[in-house]
Amino acid sequence: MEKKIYITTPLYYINASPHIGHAYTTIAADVYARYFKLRGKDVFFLTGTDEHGQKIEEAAKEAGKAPKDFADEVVEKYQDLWEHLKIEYNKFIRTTDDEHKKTVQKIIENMYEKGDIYKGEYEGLYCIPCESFCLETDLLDKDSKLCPDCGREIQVVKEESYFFKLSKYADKLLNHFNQNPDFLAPKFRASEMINFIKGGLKDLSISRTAVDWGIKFPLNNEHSVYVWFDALINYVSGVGYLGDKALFNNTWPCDLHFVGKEIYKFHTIIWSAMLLSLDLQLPKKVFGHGWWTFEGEKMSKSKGNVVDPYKVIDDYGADALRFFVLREVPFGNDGDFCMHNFTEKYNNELANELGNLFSRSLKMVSKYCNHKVPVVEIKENILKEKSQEVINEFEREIEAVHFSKALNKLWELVRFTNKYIEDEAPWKLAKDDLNAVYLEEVLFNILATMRVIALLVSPFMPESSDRMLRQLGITEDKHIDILWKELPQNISIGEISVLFPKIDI
Ligand code: ME8
Repeated sequence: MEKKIYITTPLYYINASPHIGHAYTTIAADVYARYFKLRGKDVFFLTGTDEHGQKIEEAAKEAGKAPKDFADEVVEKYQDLWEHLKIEYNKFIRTTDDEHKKTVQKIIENMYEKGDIYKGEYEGLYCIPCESFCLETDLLDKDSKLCPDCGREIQVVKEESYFFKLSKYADKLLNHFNQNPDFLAPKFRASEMINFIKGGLKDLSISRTAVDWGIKFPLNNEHSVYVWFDALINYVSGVGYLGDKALFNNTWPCDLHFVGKEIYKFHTIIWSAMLLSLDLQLPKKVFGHGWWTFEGEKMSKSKGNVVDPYKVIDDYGADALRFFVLREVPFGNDGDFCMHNFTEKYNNELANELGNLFSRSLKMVSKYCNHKVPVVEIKENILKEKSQEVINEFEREIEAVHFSKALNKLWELVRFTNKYIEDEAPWKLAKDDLNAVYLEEVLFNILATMRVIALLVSPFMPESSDRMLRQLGITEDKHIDILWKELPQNISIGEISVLFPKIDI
């Protein structure tokens, strides 16, 4: 059986409701997953929530709830948002799931038997918002004791702890990075990881005695598992590492872990070392994307400037949001979510270029061809040639996780088709009966290209793509491999309606 394409998002903390940042990673993973499905591949897409640890314990306490009850409420918000954003995941994992908890405990036992876990004492600094240990030497400001990653205050911790022998894997990790140049993506993130390892890896404290809300540490009931060690294991527990060997063998190694840049180290160094300890293959790629700010400022709950995805969905639709976040910024770079840019992109590229292409072409088919896809003899033509070129380049870009470049290519085809319409001017051809056959050929070429566009856009904008295909009279076409002759002839086109109503500025 052909291995499934296995794609993941981070497991999001449930201390607060999801915002545009969480939506971003999940949209990206969904687009990637839908693209492979369009190519006829079998995909497994895993997402979920990270529910243990001190941060959640404190947030639940503040809300006056037991941590699990608190988690149950916030999880619904995530699932509801994914539904609104048309995220087609295969499994939603929660770190409080029994199967996951058992897997974590089993894995720790195995690592202990292998000699990769030992008991010691952790004395040092801990950042609760990041749930991470940090070194005195990394501090931005030694007196105020602020976390080097998030800038918030850190705690001094001294407790008995079990340690994972992270240091043992330093050379193997460097070797792996060296021999697998596609593993660290985008490429500009590689040197920071390599330098971090070369700077000397310390063994990792993986249990806490001060934290109650966590998976019980299997070797000692007084300890709970460190929340990151717990959460990372989801990537194998979620695909049957313990209970469903067939699924596991058919998915692992993961093809792509999508993560934000701030948790890149956890995924490329700690998670990789854990996999080496378990004698499992490493994922094929870990992609660390950039961060969104809002109107120039870091999004923060206390400032009240987090972009509410529901507001954007209600006002402009899920597709417009999905499109904008991947179109606006090259995936990997940081970006600023600015409503002015959103409106401009929407009006120019969706309403004017793509929307107009559909409405003007379909109106001509309605008028000149009696609302039917004309019956023509298919000939070579420049639209067919351009479509094939764009399909090939689109595929290359999207497989390289270059979402905005893939969309650039696709818009090249949209603009090329609009130009073809201007050049061929069907409204002029229609004035002379001698041109009747040629007019139908031209309109067929346009419709066939519109089918290609509707299919290529479908990973990004699944609802709009369905509407486009319905307007073309196509009901059952979700496969891009066959090009021109797949547009059925002599079928009635669907009802013509505005795909992207223009936003008044
Ligand atoms: O870190 N811009 O969970 P988390 C872009 N539980 N992406 C953003 C973003 C922003 N402003 N804000 C959040 C955790 N994200 C751990 C992960 S994985 C085993 C455990 C996205 O709720 C981005 O993907 O803090 C980032 O890495 C993730 O949300 C952090 O989510």
